[in-house]
Amino acid sequence: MYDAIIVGAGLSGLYALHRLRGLGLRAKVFEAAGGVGGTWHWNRYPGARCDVESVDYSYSFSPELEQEWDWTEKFPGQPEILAYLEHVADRFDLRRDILLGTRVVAARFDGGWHVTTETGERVSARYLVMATGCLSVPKPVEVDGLASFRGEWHHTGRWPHEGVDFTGRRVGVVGTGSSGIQSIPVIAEQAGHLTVFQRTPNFSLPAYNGPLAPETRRAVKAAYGLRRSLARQTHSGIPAEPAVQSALEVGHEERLARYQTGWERGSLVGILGAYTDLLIDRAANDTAAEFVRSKIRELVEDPADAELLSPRDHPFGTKRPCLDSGYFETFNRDDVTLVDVREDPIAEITANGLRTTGGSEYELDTLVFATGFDAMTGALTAVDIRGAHGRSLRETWEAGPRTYLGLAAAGFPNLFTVTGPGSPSVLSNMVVSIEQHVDWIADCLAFLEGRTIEATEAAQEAWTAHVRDVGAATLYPAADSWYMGANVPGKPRVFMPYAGGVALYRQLCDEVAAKGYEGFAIT
Ligand code: FAD
Ligand code: N01
Repeated sequence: MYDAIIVGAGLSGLYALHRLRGLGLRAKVFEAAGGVGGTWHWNRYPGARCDVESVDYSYSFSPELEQEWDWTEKFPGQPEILAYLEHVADRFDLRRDILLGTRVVAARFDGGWHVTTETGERVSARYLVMATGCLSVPKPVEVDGLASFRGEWHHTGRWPHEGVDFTGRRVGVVGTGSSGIQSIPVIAEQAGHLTVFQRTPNFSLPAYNGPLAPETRRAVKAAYGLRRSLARQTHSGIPAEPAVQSALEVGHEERLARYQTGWERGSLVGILGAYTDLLIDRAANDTAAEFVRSKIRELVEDPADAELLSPRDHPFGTKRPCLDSGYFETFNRDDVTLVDVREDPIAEITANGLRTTGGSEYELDTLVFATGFDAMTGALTAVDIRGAHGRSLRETWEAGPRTYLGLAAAGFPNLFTVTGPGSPSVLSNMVVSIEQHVDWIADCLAFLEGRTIEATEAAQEAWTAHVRDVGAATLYPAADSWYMGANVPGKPRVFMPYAGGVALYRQLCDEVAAKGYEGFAIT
């Protein structure tokens, strides 16, 4: 019997193991993949890299680690982020308590948690920490006929370790979210011809990626503590000065100049963080959205393509914006074709490629599905988690997830979710959120000393209503996004993350703890 079982060995699971060990607890990690790293193990598609600067998209818990590790780029690629997480696993001697290649399929509470793995192994623990990731379950391909396809196909979220050779191939990419936007320019460079099948265009800003100069690294390291604490005090977990003005308070020219500065910053918050009301006021948002659309028109030579690539269906920032390296410019290439599958939807995959309902046929050797994930709830409901009364989490969340603080659920004692629905995780620099969630859980376990904890129904209802109300006061629900569950057919349409920001969320979590874990029953 372990003190705790942790499911997942990504950023969350690795840190959870380190913290729980530090408390003297016996903890075991189960990880379905053949290696550690989570997102950065699975997403090896060409061009995969982070959208938060490396010096901020990294753990803060160890000043020694911060000083030792040298990031080579502002936004490093997947291999470097994976190498960092592998280094963390080695440096903190985590591997000896991680069982790789082991998927957890069921967990049942009966005084403690009894966990079953895919191979039928049963293991028990007092506490269960689900560090299973928000974006770890790729959506199955929703198009008919894939089995008949004679070419090669891959989902970006399950990319083969040996890589994919696109040389001279006729390649089709379905999907233009962050994964599509990152991979399309790189695939275009190699492919014989690339066809991009776009249903909905996305806002994307240039990353202005590049090597990190040694003096920049030195400056960051010299003041790392301050940088981290600034990040924790922001809304997004990305260190930046907070906006102080409404976008509608300033004149057109001043606003354009401010957006231009933001554009050149190469940051998720360069434009979004410019004014206080971009995510709450449609008129304010329109000014930023139109600025980005004007940039797309400058970058894309063909006016029809430029219009097709210009998002008009959702306010800027209500889907996670992308940071790209030459995305829009890729459509100026002669060997790249943009196809609007909103206008003429994909009918089926055929033996030789893809056919649309309008009857257009595209002959393809390789298909890439950058079609996203069953986000936030997918990895949790994939496990048959049954609580104190035998009811499953899947059934309990049928009409949408309900949690207390995104960290716990009523009816599921001693269960903790890292970056669960109802937390600000996916709206933030996720490392900042992950460290805060794990620290809160670890402090809670230290407080419990083996006792049982369960969120009360009342606290859960109040928190779920708060998450909904805060979300409803923003523009987020106006988008058909994965934040809303809108990308998965049949998934309830509920705004899942907490939009109150990481600083406020931390304060609320700390207050709950300071009041002896208010809203929880402890026995
Ligand atoms: P994950 O990294 O998803 O790890 C969860 C692990 O749990 C996985 O390894 C999975 O195999 C395992 N698992 C799940 N279910 C089971 C089970 N039943 N049994 C056993 N194991 C299981 N966020 C940012 O803030 N900035 C970024 O720049 C950024 N870039 C991203 C790029 C991509 C391509 C993607 C997909 C996401 C990105 N994210 C980014 C979000 C990213 O998911 C988080 O930043 C972070 O890596 C999540 O860590 P995690 O440990 O919580 O989850
Ligand atoms: O997935 P997505 P993603 N037919 O869901 C299209 C993080 N991330 O993997 O919008 C045709 O955003 C779908 O079209 P539509 C980041 O948080 C970060 O790209 O549903 N098209 C959309 O265009 C991100 O938000 C980075 O109309 C179909 C695309 O596929 C999250 O992960 C990199 C379709 C899916 O976009 C998810 O990003 C990668 C169908 N049947 C990921 N089904 C960084 O940059 C779906 N689509 C750090």
